[in-house]
Amino acid sequence: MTTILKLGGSVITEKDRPETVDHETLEMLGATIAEHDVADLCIVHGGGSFGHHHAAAHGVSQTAGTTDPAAVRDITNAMKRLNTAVVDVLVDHGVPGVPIHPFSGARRTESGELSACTEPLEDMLAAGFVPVCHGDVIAQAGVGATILSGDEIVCSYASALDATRVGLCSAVSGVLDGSEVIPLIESFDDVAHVLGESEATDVTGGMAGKVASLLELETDAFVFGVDGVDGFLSGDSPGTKIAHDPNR
Ligand code: IP8
Repeated sequence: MTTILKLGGSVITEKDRPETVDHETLEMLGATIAEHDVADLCIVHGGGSFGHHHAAAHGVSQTAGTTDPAAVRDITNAMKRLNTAVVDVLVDHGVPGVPIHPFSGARRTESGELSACTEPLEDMLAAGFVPVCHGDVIAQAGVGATILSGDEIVCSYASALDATRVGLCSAVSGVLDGSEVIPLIESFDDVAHVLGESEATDVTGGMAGKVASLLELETDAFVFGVDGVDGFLSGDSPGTKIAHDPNR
């Protein structure tokens, strides 16, 4: 009964101010997560103004790799700082959060697939911890280090752990058509025309990439805003439901 909750980088940071945590929102999320005390909860967070600014400065993306160790250190160390801020808030609220840093425990295969070592994660969950992982850089033979998005981690963990609940807390209340939340998405083609680019510096593709990867999951996923976290952790269906297609 694993639940995966992703906290979007633009939710927990001020995305246009480099390395700035949105403390108020993070505190509020920490309190909500603590209140629900969900068993087998795994948290993933995005890069926000920590990862994306360094990635853009070094010209690194999900496909453009770097072999410059300084670029790798800049990006991964910034993400570790954000991860520490997230874990600290969770722990302050009594949630047994522990960090996971993907650069040292995941790789991209030559065909570009993410291969993450999930045994430690399973042991952390079995021991009662709440693992907190994050978007990062990741090494790929022949390419160097590319960006690994939190969404890719969510999808990889969801399959590896057979997750029963997958939720992405984003800066908006769901996948939007204009100002309206789309309640249900069953295919990418149905919504391709409304999926725009994200506004601030974001090297991993915004909402379109999110929807495309969530449609591949073996379970339904939900995209919602900060006010949807409470409902998601209670077992409700806030925001947009990205439906699993049993015929896929
Ligand atoms: O914000 C990106 O993760 P995302 C992580 O989930 C970095 O796309 C390092 C830019």
